[in-house]
Amino acid sequence: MINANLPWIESPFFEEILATKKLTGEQLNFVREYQQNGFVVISGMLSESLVDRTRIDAEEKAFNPDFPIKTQRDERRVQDFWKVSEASKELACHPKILEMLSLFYDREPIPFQTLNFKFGSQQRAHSDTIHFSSLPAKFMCGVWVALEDITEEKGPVFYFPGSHRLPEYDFSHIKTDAKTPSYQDYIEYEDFIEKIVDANKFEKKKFIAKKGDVLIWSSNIIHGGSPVEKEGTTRWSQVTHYFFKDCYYYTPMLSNMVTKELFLRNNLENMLTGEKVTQTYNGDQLNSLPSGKHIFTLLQKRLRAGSILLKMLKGQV
Ligand SMILES: O=C(O)CCC(=O)C(=O)O
Ligand SMILES: [Fe+2]
Repeated sequence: MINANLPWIESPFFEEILATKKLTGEQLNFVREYQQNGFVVISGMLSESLVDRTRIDAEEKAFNPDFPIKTQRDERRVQDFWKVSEASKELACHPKILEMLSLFYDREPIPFQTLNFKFGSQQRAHSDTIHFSSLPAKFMCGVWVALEDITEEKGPVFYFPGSHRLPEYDFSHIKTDAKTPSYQDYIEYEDFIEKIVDANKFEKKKFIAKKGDVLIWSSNIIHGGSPVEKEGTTRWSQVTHYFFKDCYYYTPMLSNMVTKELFLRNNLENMLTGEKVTQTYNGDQLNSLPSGKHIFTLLQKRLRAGSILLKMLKGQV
């Protein structure tokens, strides 16, 4: 069945594909919501003890400067805490979360990064595709878990339902000079996304979550962290980012999207297996091209081969 080389849930042929699936009533509701809005909220999926263990572990280790952690950390946010915390890893690899993601994407999920927050991120609106993208597109999502009740004053996550259907914006839409962008340019991206949100008049939603609530967002939905209204109030939470099997994984932020010189993410680790993630496309391993950055030539070759085959089939060659 044609699915436009996208996750089925993002496919223009969603209804047709849906009709071939046997889903429970509950699954159907989640699938429809995710397809329509670009996110779902799930309550009661996680045990309170796992949620508490993760928060306590974060308090005692991630945000304890005396506890040694090699990954990136500051007083608000710790990256890849799953590497030192069993609870954090258990949460990221929770079978019920994986089951839901497999339903949405029809591929094996690969949890590859956690972010633990003690305080609100106050991050400006963005879509995760600028950091994490895949070929084929959109095989990525985020799962945000509230490790305590989240109120307005704590700086809840915000998001814009339906914004996942926008184009996947990157620097090629923002500036026309072909140089590869850097993180210094990121503020221009954030300004641009704010303008896009205004131009589209999206409704802003805040995730006023109960402890243990789970928010799953699709790769391209615009989201961020609201300002912390009461300084010093905590916002204990964990986000996990997932890719899916059999893709190339890259960072548009550090790629030249005009010339398709892609900055590939070659060092991803699958939390489920502890193994390095292999980049494949339709089962084929990525050829080692110069500097591991350029895959365009490979894709061009494939496209050319594809069009020759098509011509042969049509009897034109
Ligand atoms: O937790 C937040 O406030 C936002 C985090 C976020 O944008 C992300 O992890 O992708
Ligand atoms: Fe994000």
